[in-house]
Amino acid sequence: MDKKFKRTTVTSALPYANGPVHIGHLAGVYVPADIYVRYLRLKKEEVLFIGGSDEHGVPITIRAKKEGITPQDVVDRYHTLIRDSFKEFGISFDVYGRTSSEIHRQTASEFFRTLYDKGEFIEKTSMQYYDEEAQTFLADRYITGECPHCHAEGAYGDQCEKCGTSLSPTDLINPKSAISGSKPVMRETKHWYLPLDKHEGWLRQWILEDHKEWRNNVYGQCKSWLDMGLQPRAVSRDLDWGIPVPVEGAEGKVLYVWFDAPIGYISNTKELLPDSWEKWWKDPESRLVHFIGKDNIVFHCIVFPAMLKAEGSYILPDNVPSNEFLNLEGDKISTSRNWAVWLHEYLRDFEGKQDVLRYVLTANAPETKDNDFTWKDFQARNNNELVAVYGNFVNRALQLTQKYYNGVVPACGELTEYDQATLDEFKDVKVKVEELLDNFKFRDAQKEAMNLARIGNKYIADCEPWKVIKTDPERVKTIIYISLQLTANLAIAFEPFLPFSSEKLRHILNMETFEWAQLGNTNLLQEGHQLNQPELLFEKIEDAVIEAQVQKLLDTKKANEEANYKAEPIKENIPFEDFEKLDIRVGTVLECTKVPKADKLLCFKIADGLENRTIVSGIAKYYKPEDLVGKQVCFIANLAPRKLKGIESQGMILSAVNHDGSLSVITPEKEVKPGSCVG
Ligand code: B3M
Ligand code: ZN
Repeated sequence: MDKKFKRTTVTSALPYANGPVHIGHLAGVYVPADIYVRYLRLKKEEVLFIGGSDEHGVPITIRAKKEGITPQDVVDRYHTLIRDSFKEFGISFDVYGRTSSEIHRQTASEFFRTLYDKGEFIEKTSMQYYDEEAQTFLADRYITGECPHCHAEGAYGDQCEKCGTSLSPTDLINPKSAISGSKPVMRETKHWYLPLDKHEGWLRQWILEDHKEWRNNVYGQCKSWLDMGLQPRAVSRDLDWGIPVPVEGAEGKVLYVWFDAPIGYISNTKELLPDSWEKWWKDPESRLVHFIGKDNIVFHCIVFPAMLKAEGSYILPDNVPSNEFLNLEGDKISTSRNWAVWLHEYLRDFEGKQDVLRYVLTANAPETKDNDFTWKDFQARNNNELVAVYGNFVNRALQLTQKYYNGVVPACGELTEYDQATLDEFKDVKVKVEELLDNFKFRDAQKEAMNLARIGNKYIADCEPWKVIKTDPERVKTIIYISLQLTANLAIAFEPFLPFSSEKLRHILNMETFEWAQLGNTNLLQEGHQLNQPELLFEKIEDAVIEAQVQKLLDTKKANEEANYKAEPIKENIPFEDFEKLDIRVGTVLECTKVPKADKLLCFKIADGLENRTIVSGIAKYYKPEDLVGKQVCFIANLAPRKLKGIESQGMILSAVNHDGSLSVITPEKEVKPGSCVG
């Protein structure tokens, strides 16, 4: 850590207590933050890791209304679920608070009041949508209507979920209140604004000049916000869920969720350390680091710092390592579409495999670009890396120690050149991993740790102690001695990444504690030290387990398609005479065969009551030719013939197109004579 700092205050975004947490949350924010904190703790640095739930905001009130419960019921339910999921995954918060707590209400109120008294806000009245039936102003999310861009129905006042465009409520065509369904009217309302424009000067200097080391995505987003010019931002809302605006004449108004949520970091620190919280937030020797997802950048790099600066007694963040997004099997993770791997479900389906997910999410961390999680990759990384490399090496070293020396560390004899070279590779690792972790490159840091395991695995495979034991038992002692030292090093190097496995290994190795300073020391376990019984660190994940997860996602996709199904709009009206021009008939299928070199086409011979005819139809994906023989079908008999793959098709067989694009041939309900007219 930079010499000028004594301690580090680490925060991770407060998830909305509006639904369970999924792998995207873990990969984007909580695993990297936890790796970082565990690393600092191993280094014996002073560090505080703050988490908590964000329990305000409109989506929570909408959910409550939908379920007929109170917003407090909603957040009580999800706060507990989220907190427990994090705990199970070893996310080692020092405190996990919540923004509906009394201490937070007090802290956020005071913060607002200080800024208010200092004249840091401006008051403005503006026109906003009001629901006369429900007698309430409407938050952006409470207004729906037609998107002015893609014309989808049901776009929200802040965004169209169909095309992704950001909107203002007044952009919507035919706006409707989501509360009463009535047409909202414009009404005047007063709010408090943080004049970000006034802060632009120092923000430019502080970010663009003094923090060029921030990640490119973070720096770039800040730069583009600053270059566009900052505008005053409203910090209050007309809503009945949240922290009341603590000034007179503000009845019915609460603090905007993005004003109170980051103050939650401070409240949660207070909750944990009522007497000493200030040093973590106000001492210039404390270093503040925010772990967040990319959609939170502007709030953590511009809005919250402006609030802290305006208050006057706080430090500003030193770094804001923000990740991009994690996708799932090629699609954006979405709570509303249930397109996610939920942590509480993973914990149920993969009991005891928290480290596997931690490992895969870090190996694939969306640090510089969006990344994709696939179950196949999850399986491959478990089987080919955790089991086959790390687990295999450690297991061999431990089992052989049991077998040959009853679990006692043997004496180290003279080192060969190969032994020495192997140990040397371990010596550099501390510096390498440290440098990567200090720069928030968790993915590369874990890769480096895995490389160590590769070296160990290769060492033991090359040395073949199970063979050498027959010819040179003394030599085997040295091989095992070295392998055990490497094992102990791996346990330490992996602790920030795979805490459960390292803890298991620490117990097996019978070591009291781990310290980062021990890393690179290749005499960690002394001759004569007794180990505990070995256990497997990882186990293979079978195909069937993965297939079940993939199937679950396919089922979700299908359910979504069905839920979203809407019939095609009806075409323009036509005069009756136009209809009469069509000659639709029933025919019986005499023959049906696949058309060579055309995977979509079937060729029919149809009895039509006259001379019989040939029709080529693109339904091969949905029918086996033999199943159609003898069936009656409807076809357009007077469609001008055309050639398909060299065959003249004399008409068109009619099919219904299902919502998923599959085809179902139209057949008369009772058998009729071939050639019967349809009309
Ligand atoms: N709850 C947004 C989010 O979960 C918000 C973060 C608050 S951090 C102070 O993405
Ligand atoms: Zn749209």
